[in-house]
Amino acid sequence: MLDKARLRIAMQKSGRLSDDSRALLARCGIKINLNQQRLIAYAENMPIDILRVRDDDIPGLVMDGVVDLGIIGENVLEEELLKRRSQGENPNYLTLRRLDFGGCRLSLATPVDFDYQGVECLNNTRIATSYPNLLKRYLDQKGIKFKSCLLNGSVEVAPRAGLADSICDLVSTGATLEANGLKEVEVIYRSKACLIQRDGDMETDKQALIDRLLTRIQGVIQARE
Ligand code: PRT
Ligand code: ZN
Repeated sequence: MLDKARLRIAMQKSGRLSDDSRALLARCGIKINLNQQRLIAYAENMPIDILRVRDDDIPGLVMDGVVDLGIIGENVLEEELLKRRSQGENPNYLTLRRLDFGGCRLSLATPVDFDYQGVECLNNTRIATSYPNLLKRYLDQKGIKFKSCLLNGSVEVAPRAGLADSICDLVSTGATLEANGLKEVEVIYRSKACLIQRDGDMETDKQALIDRLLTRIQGVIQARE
């Protein structure tokens, strides 16, 4: 069982955010051995426990107050927020800081030969995505009706496989789109990693530790700018 007196930080176990998250915590002076395949790692020099999980679980762990802090992509955070709101919940958390890694954009992309003249072209078509709520918010604002095809991976192959007319997926260099015969036509959300804190009362010692970490993070990021 996790010790409530210790600060609990959730980070991605393995993936695009894990190396940068680990490096940031290390630069903050947190001594931690993350080499083992354990779910929880204990800091040696500070009262901090690191929970290593799938990135998709991090917003919920913070919103449910299971962990104190989380390092997460804004895309995943915002999608979870919209999902919970659509289920009638009123999730809360604090964004402590936008971080300087994990940058990407959530974009609409169509096959290269699609005669795209504007977002109206997507009216009544089917769009494959792992971000149905961010996509719906964007297209609702534009008054566009669409059918979704929910895929949690390999979104970029959906048009070729005949599963959808277009996709809405994360892009960084654009190489994946190009390799799959797709072109980016609209950016619907720009994302970076961020540090979030659970809502609600925080023990004084823990809050003091959070403030100290935040000052260090500020320094680390400023030094890199
Ligand atoms: O296992 P787990 O669930 O934890 O990880 P995951 O596979 O769901 O996520 P992961 O590690 O791929 O990404 C974690 C986070 O990194 C994302 O939620 C974003 O906030 C951020 N990020 C930054 C990206 C990218 N850049 C990115 N390029 N996430 C995914 N991609 C993928 C994209 O989905 C597409 O398949 O990379 C491909 C496109 O890249 P380019 O360079 O070819 O355009
Ligand atoms: Zn994930």
